[in-house]
Amino acid sequence: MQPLPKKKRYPSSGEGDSVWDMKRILLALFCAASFLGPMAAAASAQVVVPVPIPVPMLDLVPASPKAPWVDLPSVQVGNNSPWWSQVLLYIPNRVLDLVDVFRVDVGVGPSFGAVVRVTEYGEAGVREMLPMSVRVGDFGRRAPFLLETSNEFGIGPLYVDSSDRKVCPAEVGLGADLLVAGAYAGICFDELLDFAAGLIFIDLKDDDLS
Ligand SMILES: [Ca+2]
Repeated sequence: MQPLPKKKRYPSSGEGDSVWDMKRILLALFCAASFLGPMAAAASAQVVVPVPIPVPMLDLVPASPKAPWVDLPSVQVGNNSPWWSQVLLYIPNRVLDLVDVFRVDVGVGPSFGAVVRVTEYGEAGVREMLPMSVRVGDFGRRAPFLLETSNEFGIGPLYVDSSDRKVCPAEVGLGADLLVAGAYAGICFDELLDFAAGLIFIDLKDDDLS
């Protein structure tokens, strides 16, 4: 009896394994290419799809039809105001003019020195804040108090005024600070003249309300 032929088998080693492995690799590459190819194409297709760019928010807000802000005109229009306005504000303006005449204040706080004023060009003295003095009083038509921290010193036209105070052109006054407290008293003669003229409706300083 003839023996049955042996079933053909791939060799278990040698060149046959390399061929089998190569076929499996090629099959895997084919499958991968078949699967990833369409995905890559879809991805590339998404890249070329134009994405709308958001318009800046400012461009979405319509511009106001109103004119931009500008400096408001002063309410002190002086002689251009109507007569009835001057009559209605006569008393308040005279009070303000009178308040402008005096420069009187007292203060507490470490400060030292003294000053004499005979107009804004005739000042002399030294006042030093160490470092400040709390003052209350009449500073003209300004707040009736201030925290004085600025020094003043010198003589004549070279006198350096305190930046916290407003000295009148024709102010005459005298002040002193003695370490723990101080005081100042003065009269603005230019404001006194304005007050007197205001009694007959003449506003020399052009500072009346209207
Ligand atoms: Ca006035």
